Amino acid sequence: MSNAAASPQHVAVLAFPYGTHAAPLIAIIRHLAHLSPDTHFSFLSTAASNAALFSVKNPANLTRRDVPEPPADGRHHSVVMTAFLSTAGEVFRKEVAEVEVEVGRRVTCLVTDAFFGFAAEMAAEMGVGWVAFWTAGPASLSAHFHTDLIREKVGSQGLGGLELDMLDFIPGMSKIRVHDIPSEVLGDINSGFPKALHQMARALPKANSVFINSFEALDPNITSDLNSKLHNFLNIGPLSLLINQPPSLDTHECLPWLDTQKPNSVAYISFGTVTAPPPLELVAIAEALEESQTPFLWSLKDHSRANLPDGFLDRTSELGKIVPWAPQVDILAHPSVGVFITHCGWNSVLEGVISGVPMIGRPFFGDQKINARVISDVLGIGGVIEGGTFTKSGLTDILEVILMGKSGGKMRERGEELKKAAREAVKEDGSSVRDLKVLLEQVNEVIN
Ligand code: U2F
Repeated sequence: MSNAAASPQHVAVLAFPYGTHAAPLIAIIRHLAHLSPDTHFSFLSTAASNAALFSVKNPANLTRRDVPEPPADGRHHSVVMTAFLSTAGEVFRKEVAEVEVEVGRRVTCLVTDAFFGFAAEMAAEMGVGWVAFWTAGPASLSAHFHTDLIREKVGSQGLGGLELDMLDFIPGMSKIRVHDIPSEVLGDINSGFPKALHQMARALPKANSVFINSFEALDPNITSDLNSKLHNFLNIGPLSLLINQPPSLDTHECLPWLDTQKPNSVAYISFGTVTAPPPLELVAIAEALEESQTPFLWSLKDHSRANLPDGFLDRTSELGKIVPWAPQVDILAHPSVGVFITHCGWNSVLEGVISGVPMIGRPFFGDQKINARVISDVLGIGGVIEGGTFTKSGLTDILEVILMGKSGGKMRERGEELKKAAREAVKEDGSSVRDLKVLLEQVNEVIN
């Protein structure tokens, strides 16, 4: 293979194929591919993940390569994800070598999901740059990045009564509590997912850039802290405002239904792509909606419908609508939506932010608790479900506060400010456009 400096650029993109990780990554890569027509981008993910991502038209200089995935064998998705991560270093090294031959160009840069801490070594072996994408928010990145410091201050043997202590020893994290930290940061970090995330935390300072789907004004203190500790920390979001994305289909006619509802009246409910609340909580949500007569639009997988209370669907056919998948970004932007009930996955949180819609968080795992705290205590645009799980009375109360009460009004005002700030960031002279230019330079840079 010829010398990298003499050959045209070839960027190998290594995706984490689970949850909503690969979708925002390909959105940004597609955009970079349009902006750099002479650079080839090879997108490496599993066949199932690539099938979805390549179902839309992609530029000719962006091609897919399917990598093997561990068999599901009926195992829980978290077990399959861990199995994928544990062999990813070996698998991707082999696949990247093969894709170089297939494309006929040496790889000149690795862009990877930040989960792949092994990429620091891999890039060094190949003599190329490493650019990492953290697919969640700035606060969870900061928590992982500071794993060693947090363990030193808080200890690693359980929370020991420190649950409510604040992380005020980390810039920008003074309102985050020990209890909100992703479980992988504390406890045993010697195996599985926690080990991979710890490896990532130690590797990130070696990355040429770490980029994130967020905007600087959302969390300026965390941005400046991470900027001082990483080579380049780039906020290139909100992606759904910054770059053109393929339009989402409204197969179940959610938007015409929303047109028939009053402004700020509807509760939109979705728990993302991985999580489903347990049956008892689904019942509590249904009962709260029915009792409070809150109009609702609920993205709920078909198999979960069986867990709704008897007769609920018939009794609420005029009040609400349940669909297996909804065009979420367009829904949140609709004036009828008054509140977003969410698991606090990062993409959902950011989509809520750019729409200015108050949120009710019911976090489940990973970064979600921290995101919920950011929504309620840092940004002031929502609340967290009391006691951590849905109850009929807990949800009824918070729905009333947000849809009818004064604090709901304040959340909407604050939401409007953030909505504006997000749009400032993606203007020609905005901070995300500036950071995107740096990202473009970085992926096209030839190190050796
Ligand atoms: C994992 O997140 P999830 O995939 O569970 O959730 P989100 O990050 O919120 O992303 C869900 C996306 O799916 C879209 C929605 C979001 O872009 O607009 N969607 C939709 O369009 N229609 C629907 O009916 C339902 C969803 C993980 F679980 C989280 O903790 C992480 O924060 C996240 C990112 O790393 O990945």
